[in-house]
Amino acid sequence: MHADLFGTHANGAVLPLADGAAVLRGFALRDEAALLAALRAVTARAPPRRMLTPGGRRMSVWMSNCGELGWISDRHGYRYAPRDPLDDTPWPRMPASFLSLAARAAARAGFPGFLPDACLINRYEAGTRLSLHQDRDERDFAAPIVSVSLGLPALFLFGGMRRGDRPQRVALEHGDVVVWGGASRLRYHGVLPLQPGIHPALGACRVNLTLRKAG
Ligand code: MD6
Ligand code: FE
Repeated sequence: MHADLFGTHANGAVLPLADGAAVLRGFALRDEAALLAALRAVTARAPPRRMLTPGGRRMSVWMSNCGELGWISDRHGYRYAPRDPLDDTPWPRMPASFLSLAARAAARAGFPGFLPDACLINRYEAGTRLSLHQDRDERDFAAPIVSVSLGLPALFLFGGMRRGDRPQRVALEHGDVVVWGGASRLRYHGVLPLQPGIHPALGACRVNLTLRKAG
């Protein structure tokens, strides 16, 4: 257990959201320094950028990737690609600290043996939102997704299997980890517009790492 200096949640708690989905409060806090250092190294090489949707609009979230595969969006659609389209080089390697955290979090939530090959890095600034969507560009839905929240808090929308299902609102804080898979793997979800603020570790933004087995 860790002192909860900046947040209001009970670190170490496991909050079930649905069958196959849970929030692990503060699970990433003990690895905070390693995660932040690795995040800085990755984004120095592959800077977050606002990708185009297939419809030609610019997403409000700033995105980058590390690992063998990276999630991208452009006029041709959504997909995973082994190279960064900005400079046509491979995405930065998945940091060992990301791999280790993801495996431990997945196991804690009932999914042992998780080995992600893709990590999408989402950076939110004040006002940035992510509309309700399903994560369905991965080849195999058997593996769970591990999602790590860093920086400013956000309200996460956790819906059902249909877009119109009324979502739960879950407050996610620095160090919280959401794991979802199994019967929840294709639930709709999103993030409400980020409220302005300053976080001691990351300043005026929220960063979310979503680790997946994509290929
Ligand atoms: C975010 N997360 O929290 C966006 N997707 O910034 C996601 O889109 C997400 O947190 C699948 C599983 C967990 C997630
Ligand atoms: Fe998602």
